[in-house]
Amino acid sequence: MTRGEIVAGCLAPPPPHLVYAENPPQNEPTAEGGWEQLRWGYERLRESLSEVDYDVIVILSPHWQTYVGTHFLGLPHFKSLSVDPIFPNLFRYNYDLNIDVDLSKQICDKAEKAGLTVKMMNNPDFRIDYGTITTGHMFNPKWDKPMVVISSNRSSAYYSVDVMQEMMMELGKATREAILESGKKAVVLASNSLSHRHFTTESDVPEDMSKEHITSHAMHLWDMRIIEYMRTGQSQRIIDEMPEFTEQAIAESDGGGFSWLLSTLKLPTYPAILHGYGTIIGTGNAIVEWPVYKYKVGDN
Ligand code: 2X7
Repeated sequence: MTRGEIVAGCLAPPPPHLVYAENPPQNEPTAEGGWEQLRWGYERLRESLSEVDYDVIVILSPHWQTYVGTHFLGLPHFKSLSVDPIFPNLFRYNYDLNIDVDLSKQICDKAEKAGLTVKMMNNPDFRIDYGTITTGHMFNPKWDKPMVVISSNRSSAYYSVDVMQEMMMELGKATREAILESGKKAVVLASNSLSHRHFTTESDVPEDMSKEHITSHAMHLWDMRIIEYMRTGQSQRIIDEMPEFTEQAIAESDGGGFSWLLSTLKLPTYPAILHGYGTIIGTGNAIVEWPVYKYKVGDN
């Protein structure tokens, strides 16, 4: 069998505001637009990958929180309504998605062999979290590729960011090995914002862009620092500074997706492409692509 490969990795932020502002038929609320910088960023990401061939999308979602171990969606098909618990006014989305159960199981088994606590999620009535849906929709609005969806075990909350990072680096390696052995071509997505300090109130018109800005200068500085590292191929520095970044910027890297992503890509030293940056209710969001397909190095 030919070896599989990871063709690209992306930071693909999940704020439901992006889906709300797009007005797709699946979402019940309607908007007058908003957050265009980021929505154009997602457009550029889709365009950038439009000629790249791949079989499956693998997402780690901080919004699917499983406090005992890492879980994997384990049935071929999920269809229902996903409602954001914080922003039900923006996100009530009728989803219909397909899972690559074979690859999910292969990653789950590899992770178990590496000593991680894992579980296949086989409840047919399970509601998919809004983070998976938002990243899934913004990355591939046609929903025409099967997915692997991985939960966040929140180990940063009950241990520390260092413990979380160690576990997520292992999970990243297991994910990578399973993809290579599967013979499939995959895109890997970390569904997270950067700095993650929300405003405590929402404006009357959520899409009123005159009210949108970063929560604080400190958050801006952290976001720019991490973006600079991504654009200059300094993944190891991101990993080294992850504990400070996560704690001081209250970053959504606490869910493990960012560390996992860099590990699946073997800590890239080539430059990532920044497709867009913008704030959403005060949080910092970057849409970033590591174009592995351009830098065929070793066992991609
Ligand atoms: O999931 C999110 C997020 N990351 C940032 C802002 C607002 C809502 O949800």
